[in-house]
Amino acid sequence: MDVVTQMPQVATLDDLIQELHKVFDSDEVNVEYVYNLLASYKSNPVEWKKFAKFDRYKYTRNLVDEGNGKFNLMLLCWGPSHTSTIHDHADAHCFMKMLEGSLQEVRFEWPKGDETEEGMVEIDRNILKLNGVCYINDSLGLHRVENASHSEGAVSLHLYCPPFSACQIFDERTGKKMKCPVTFWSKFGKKVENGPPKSAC
Ligand code: 2CO
Ligand code: FE2
Repeated sequence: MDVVTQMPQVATLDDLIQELHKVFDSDEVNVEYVYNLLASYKSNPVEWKKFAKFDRYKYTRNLVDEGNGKFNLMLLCWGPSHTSTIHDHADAHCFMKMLEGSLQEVRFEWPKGDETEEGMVEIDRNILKLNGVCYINDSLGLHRVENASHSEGAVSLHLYCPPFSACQIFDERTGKKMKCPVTFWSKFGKKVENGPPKSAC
């Protein structure tokens, strides 16, 4: 692929979604292209505010687009100090782009056995700043995502391909894992009422 096609440009969230539909029409995922596509979008809150719904206690997952069944695109809204557990990504590609605020990503090795005495091994730490993009899949390890700010919220855009509805979560002290459903707080701008229990991830 030449340099021009590796450097896509999109002006709006709608353009981004349209382009993602085209890209994921094929069964091959070009990770670099999708990464650059997400990087080229400059966050404009007017375009995504309707999806950004916060909860006081936990980060929320808000579905934006179902990508013709090929991917899920969602906004995650992180209140001050909200953090995920350590989790995997169910064999999916995970792209994450900052739309507002800043988040810290802490990466871990997969635990060696079912449980370890030493606890889980940290391999990397990244600060994600406005408009920054990061990528992970299970072969690169596990992660925990944290809003380190005690006063500011954060909003991130996540793309998972293929979509998944459960992942594994891990205890940092022992490496012990558990299967965990991942659920939506809202879909297409509307709060999910009487849905399944809130995601514990
Ligand atoms: N994977 C977590 C989730 O979908 C968020 S951390 O970024 O991948 O809830
Ligand atoms: Fe994640």
